[in-house]
Amino acid sequence: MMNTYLAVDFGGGSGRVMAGSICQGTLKLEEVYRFPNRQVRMGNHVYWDFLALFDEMKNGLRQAVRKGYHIRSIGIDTWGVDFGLIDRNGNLLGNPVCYRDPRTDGLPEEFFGDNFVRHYSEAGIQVMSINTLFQLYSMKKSGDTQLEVADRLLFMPDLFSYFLTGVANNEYCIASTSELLDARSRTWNQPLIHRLGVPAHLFGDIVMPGTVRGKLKREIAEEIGLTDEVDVIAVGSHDTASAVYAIPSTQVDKSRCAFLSSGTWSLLGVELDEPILTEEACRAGFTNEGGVGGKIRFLQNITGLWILQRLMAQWKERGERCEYDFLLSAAESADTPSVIDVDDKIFQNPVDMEDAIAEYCEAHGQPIPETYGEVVRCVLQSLALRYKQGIDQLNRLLPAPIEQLNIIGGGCRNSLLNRLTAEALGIPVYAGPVEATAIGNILVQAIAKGEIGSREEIKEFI
Ligand code: LFR
Repeated sequence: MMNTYLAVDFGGGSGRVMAGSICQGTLKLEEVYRFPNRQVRMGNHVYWDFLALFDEMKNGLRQAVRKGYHIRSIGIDTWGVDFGLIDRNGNLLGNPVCYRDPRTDGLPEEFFGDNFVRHYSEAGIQVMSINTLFQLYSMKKSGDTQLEVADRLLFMPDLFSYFLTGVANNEYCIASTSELLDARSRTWNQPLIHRLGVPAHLFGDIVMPGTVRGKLKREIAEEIGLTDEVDVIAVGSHDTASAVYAIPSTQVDKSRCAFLSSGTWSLLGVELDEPILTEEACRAGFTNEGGVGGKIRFLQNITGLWILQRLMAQWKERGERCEYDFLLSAAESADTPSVIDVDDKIFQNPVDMEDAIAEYCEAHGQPIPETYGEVVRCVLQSLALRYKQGIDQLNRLLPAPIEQLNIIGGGCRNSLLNRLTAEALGIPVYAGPVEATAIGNILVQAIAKGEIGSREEIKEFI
């Protein structure tokens, strides 16, 4: 049986366990197990159900063992910014709170006043209220007792890995989403942490992708029916970092190729060797997140297919039509002039997404989209125009203009959105791989295990 690497990929809407093996220059991928992930509103907050997610991850691992894979290692990636706190005995102190929880509304302005630009010149992160920095600030302000007893802060992939191995550390890519790193030195921004007033000991060793975090605990191995020793490897554990690592090489000079990692979020940018920390980059809303190999993902966080996902979920709940193909073909033939600002706060977590769109259009003097087709068309054309704006901004900041866009991730299956994007941008748009995140996750493991040499070698066969 071939060496197999397991990628556990947690997204905002679902998680899955993917098995990958490399055979004569080809990467074989199989989805072993998929499970839902949902936000749970309880008391004053919106949480992730960490216990259920951990259990589902084990179900997926068990399934992979049952299938007879020869498992060499496991790598975990998740969405960014969220975290759990553990105490000195390694107990989880509370369910991780979801970044869509309104507890951080208005906090960036309160914390920084007008002083964003100076902060950006160190952190290089797009100031967004969802970021870990502001989640911690809100805990501090509300006198959250967890902070008093916490020993370590673990981002979601760190937390899953911790409970698999017993080793607590922070992976670089995911840590970079916190807004608490210094973008140049790629280490914790101690003065900022001090100013925030949370204990410095919460922030642990930063490990780079490719580092072995630890061995799978014996009791978990037994639980899932595994007899061999298996490593848990730190991958580009922010999902977008893994996805960007899997972008195929192209004929066009790399510095002129932009990527769009398309899913719940749309992450639009380029990969750089060093961060861009200028005022212009700050004002244009760019972020310098950590990438695999110490690279920088210079990108904008754009509200992506979230709006459409919410609409579909709502229509489903109401027993209305919600099949993807039906909606896309309705949107294909629909015509509406209305355009929304997808990043407007109103779309962050409204109780009813259709109402939010109507409210936005009304407030901006635009016709309210009525039919399914018009609503979906409005969302997709708004996204395409937003991408155009992002590429224009990139062109102003980079030495040479972008000549090509590569859309990766599940969203690149949306052919109407791909077409609208190509039309808006006027440059070639390539779609794929759909499974970029799992591929990037597995490639880092295969390199760490010495099965392949480098990404360049790998990109030949993606
Ligand atoms: C995408 C993603 C984005 C991040 C958002 C929230 O899944 O990781 O990169 O901005 O989720 O963490």
